[in-house]
Amino acid sequence: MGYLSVISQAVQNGDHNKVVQTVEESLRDGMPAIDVLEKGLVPGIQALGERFKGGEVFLPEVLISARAMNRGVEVLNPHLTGEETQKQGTVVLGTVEGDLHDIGKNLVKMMLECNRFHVVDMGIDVPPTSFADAAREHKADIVAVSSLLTVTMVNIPGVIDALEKSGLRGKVPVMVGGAPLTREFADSIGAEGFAEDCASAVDEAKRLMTH
Ligand code: B1M
Repeated sequence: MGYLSVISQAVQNGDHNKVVQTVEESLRDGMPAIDVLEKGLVPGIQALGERFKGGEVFLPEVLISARAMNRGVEVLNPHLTGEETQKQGTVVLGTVEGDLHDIGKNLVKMMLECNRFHVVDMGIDVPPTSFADAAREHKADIVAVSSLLTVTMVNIPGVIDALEKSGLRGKVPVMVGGAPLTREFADSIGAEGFAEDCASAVDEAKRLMTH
């Protein structure tokens, strides 16, 4: 088995030692970090998601795999980070209130950082006012909100309201993303930006910087 399938399988097995070891080996062998991410780690957690949907595995396994994935991402992180120091802009990023998913958000963070954005990571389950307070404190250029649940995506308009109340609406654009979200949803709540995955999140953030 090649490195990528070993990594994908190790993520599915929740074997964080194997994930870390194989990610390190693949990098030592000259495999591009972005390939390790997109062709090894991400397919691993996605395959597990399918098995979760099919009732083959349960939440504890998913949680263990998520941790293994995050350990792999930690190893990759320094290899993906660009060398240039001049920042494109500041992004306040977090997972919306009520939602505890952070793998996708962490990938968005990593990709933005690789592309010279300064990211203020607010973590998970972030209340609307915390987004607005952080945007003011850090002079954010973009507020970025992730949501993985249909029951929490409805909390995103609260973030837009909080920006309105703190006088930042119209000054700091809002970008949204996460599996259940669409460009139509983003438009319907008045969010200026939407991205389907972590690579297009970079393009979208760059686009928002020029507005
Ligand atoms: Co949960 N979960 N989960 N889960 N989980 C999903 C999302 C689900 C689709 C599984 C399913 O039923 N098929 C389902 C949601 C259904 C829905 O609402 N439509 C679900 C559910 C129901 C739940 C619970 C309610 C389960 C329960 O308790 N009964 C519960 C909710 C807890 C809560 O949040 N309050 C729950 C819990 C968990 C764990 C804690 C066990 C764990 C999260 C661990 C963690 O994140 N640290 C977990 C996981 C791992 C998943 C799955 C399996 C994988 C999610 C993931 O990390 N994907 C997921 C099933 C699936 O997606 N197939 C599932 C990989 C990641 C790289 O993709 O996050 O989509 P994603 O991010 C992408 C893009 O969406 C985009 O870029 C990323 C990279 O390309 N993106 C952005 C994301 N954020 C962005 C922001 C942007 C731009 C792009 O700009 C701001």
